[in-house]
Amino acid sequence: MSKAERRFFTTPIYYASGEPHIGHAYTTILTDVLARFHRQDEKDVLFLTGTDEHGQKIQDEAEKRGVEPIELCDLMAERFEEAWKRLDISHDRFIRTTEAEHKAVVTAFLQRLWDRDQIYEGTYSGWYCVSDERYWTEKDIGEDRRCQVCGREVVYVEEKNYFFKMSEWQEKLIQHIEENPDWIVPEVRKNEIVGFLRQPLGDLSISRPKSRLSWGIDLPFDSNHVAYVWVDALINYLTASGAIDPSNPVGEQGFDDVTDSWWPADMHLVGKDILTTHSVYWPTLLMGVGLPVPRQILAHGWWVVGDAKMSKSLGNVVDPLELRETFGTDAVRWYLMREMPTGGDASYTPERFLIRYEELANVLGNLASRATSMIVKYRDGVVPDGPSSGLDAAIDQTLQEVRSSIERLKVHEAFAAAMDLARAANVYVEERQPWAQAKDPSRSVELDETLATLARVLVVLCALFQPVTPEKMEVLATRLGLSGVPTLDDAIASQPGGRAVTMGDPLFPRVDPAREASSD
Ligand code: ME8
Repeated sequence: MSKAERRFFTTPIYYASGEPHIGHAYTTILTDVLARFHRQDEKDVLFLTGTDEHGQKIQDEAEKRGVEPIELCDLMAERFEEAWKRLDISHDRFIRTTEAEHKAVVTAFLQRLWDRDQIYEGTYSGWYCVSDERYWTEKDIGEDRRCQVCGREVVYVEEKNYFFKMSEWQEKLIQHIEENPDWIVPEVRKNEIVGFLRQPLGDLSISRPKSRLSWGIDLPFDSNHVAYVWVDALINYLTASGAIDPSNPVGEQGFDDVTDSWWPADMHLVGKDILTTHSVYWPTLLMGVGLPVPRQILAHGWWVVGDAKMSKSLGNVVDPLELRETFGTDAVRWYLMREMPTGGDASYTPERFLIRYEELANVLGNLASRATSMIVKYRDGVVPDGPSSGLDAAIDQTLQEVRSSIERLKVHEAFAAAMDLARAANVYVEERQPWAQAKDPSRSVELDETLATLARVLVVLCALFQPVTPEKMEVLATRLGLSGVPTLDDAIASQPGGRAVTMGDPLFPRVDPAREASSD
């Protein structure tokens, strides 16, 4: 398969210091939807997710729990894997940064930077946030001396550090962004980075002294230091791509020829909180070792709860697995994809969740159950051979809209268009009134056409909704007499006449709102 037909998608690797919540679920489901869409469009896909397991956060959390860091990581990696299984995430690879393969690639990467004279030894003196492992300038922290990310008090440190010559790559990075206007999406985020790059870019500290932090990967050229956790974490994408063969001597293999690997990634999906690390640190590090940069970075917005930021201390963290207990996996996926305009922010409320659920039940679910039950009732469960072209124009238009929305990374618009097709099909039912056609034997041909058209639109909807509601579309495919959810092209070409259709329970059953309210 040629490189053009491949797609490599990544999520951030989540910190193994906390439980998965709805924010993590959002990025992962968004990536899953894109991965599934492209697989259905017959592309060869690699979908990567995983856990970020080194650094101060993990060391501190393990200490707090009285366990070894690796025990905490084992537990949390399992929690994330379990959550993704329950949310029907179809990742191909779950990477953990404590894996031997990853450690070997980080070592090779750092050695390569060192060999290319991209690293120097220096002294850092200044303010430092222990929790976020970040250095801050006097100007950043203000008078109350607090970390700009977590708000905790910063401490003054003076220590030997290794620095990556990030500043050397500033011009090349700016040029790359100018020449590739869609490299960072959405545009508002790109503009933030362009603004950030108007200031001179400093060099990047890539090490932490072991005396302060031992839970990390040793620097190959100084074992008294470990790699800064962000450098370690970002390299995960390269490890999973298979570009660097860690069994070969450090610093030699893979960097000059990545054509047989999945590198460069087609898209890093991240939240806007970690855009700088992905669009400044990561590409400059790659330039430093002489590798191509990722093809695109999508920085999505932030989920808040009502009007409040989601936080452990406020006790308002939304657990996607709890929502799933009441409504099912597909409902959680649908809500997250449909409610947040891709790239923008969104607010979780139980009321909005219910409204989106009802949309699934009353539009798509209702169409599926009325169409299948009429085929069973009026034609003994066999789709008539009649022409099935009653909704062809709507189908064509929807397909164009869906493809173009996915291309423009407007996932919410893609599924709004798919839902509109289901709505149009319901209107078609109301207009054609198959129950009246069934009563009049002279209108048998008309009834055949109505039922054949509905069967055809359901096959197309099954393919269109599969990336977002895979579990229920599998059920629908079976009811439509298909051996599985068809690819988009097969769905369009499908001739449902003669196929045996069955009925079943509602795809999205009515949920008692009182039950939902009590689970808040
Ligand atoms: O930053 N709304 O991990 P992390 C939307 N380990 N998305 C949210 C969110 C919210 N309220 N909260 C979290 C890290 N996210 C690093 C990444 S990658 C090489 C290393 C999502 O566990 C969003 O994708 O803090 C965000 O970027 C990510 O979780 C942060 O996860």
